[in-house]
Amino acid sequence: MSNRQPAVSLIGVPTDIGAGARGAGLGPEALRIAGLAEALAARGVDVRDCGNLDGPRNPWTPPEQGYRHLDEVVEWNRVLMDATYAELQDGRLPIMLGGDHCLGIGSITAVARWCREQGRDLRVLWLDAHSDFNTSEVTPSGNVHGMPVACLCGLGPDALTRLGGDSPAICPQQVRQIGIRSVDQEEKRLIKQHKVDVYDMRYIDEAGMKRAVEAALEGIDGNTHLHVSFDVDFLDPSIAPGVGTTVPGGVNYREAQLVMEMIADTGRMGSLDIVELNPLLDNRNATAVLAVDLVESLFGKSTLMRD
Ligand code: 4U7
Ligand code: MN
Ligand code: MN
Ligand code: MN
Repeated sequence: MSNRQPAVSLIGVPTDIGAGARGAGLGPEALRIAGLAEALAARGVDVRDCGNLDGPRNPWTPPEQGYRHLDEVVEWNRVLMDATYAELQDGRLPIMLGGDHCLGIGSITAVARWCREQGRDLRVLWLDAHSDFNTSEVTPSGNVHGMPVACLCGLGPDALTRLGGDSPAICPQQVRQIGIRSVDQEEKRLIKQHKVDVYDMRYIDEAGMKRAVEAALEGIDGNTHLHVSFDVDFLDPSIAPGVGTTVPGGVNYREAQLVMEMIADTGRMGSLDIVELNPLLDNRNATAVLAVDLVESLFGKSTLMRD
């Protein structure tokens, strides 16, 4: 265990504004109750809990022009972008406690701006069952939590693609996706067109998780800022039932630990989203407890003999 741990800031983002099921807004509290701050502190991490951000309530209305709750999604992401940027400026590693995955737009837009200013290279690791690359033209649901990667790459409404300025926050070549097993038909076309690097479950079955993570981390160096966007539905529903959009055939416990340990070994993680945890669908907070366990591994805890 390296004793030089970055200082961490927990930012609660209690919203389900971009989701298709209610309840992800309770995620931040479930993660706190599962002992996230205490687990990090026990590893020698300096933890600041910034509390929860505030944003518009969920009006729970149907999609309009391909987006559900677009104005509210924009407002939440503006607030989060500012909070994330402030913690980065303060030299801290922000951990976003979601909240649904639309919040990746605000967090990563802030991270991208900060990296630009610091001359750092940004790599985004997207751990998810879904590619989250839909647009208003092709989305089957209108839910913006299925669109954040596309928005960050410049495909989407101006209000989201220009959150951080005139050019898109990132380009598709900065993204690596792992655990993917549910991509909508037109979304798949977009993923291919924009050449997003996807390590799907078939790849993991055939080559193994170790190879997938090695490939996803290839090319990073001492100047890389690694942003990890951890959608809890990345995990198999048998171990992580507390999510709104379960997809069978997901990542198992050992594979998940390995991903987190290999990320920790790089020493390059500079920011983290934990999203889509829905305590209303969980089994006595077991999914939150598992998420905390995996975050400990991201901060260097090994289940094997290396501790
Ligand atoms: B999550 C979906 F149609 N693709 O767009 C959509 F299957 O952040 C699901 O990864 C999106 O949990 C899931 O609504 C978004 C659907
Ligand atoms: Mn997902
Ligand atoms: Mn997602
Ligand atoms: Mn989901």
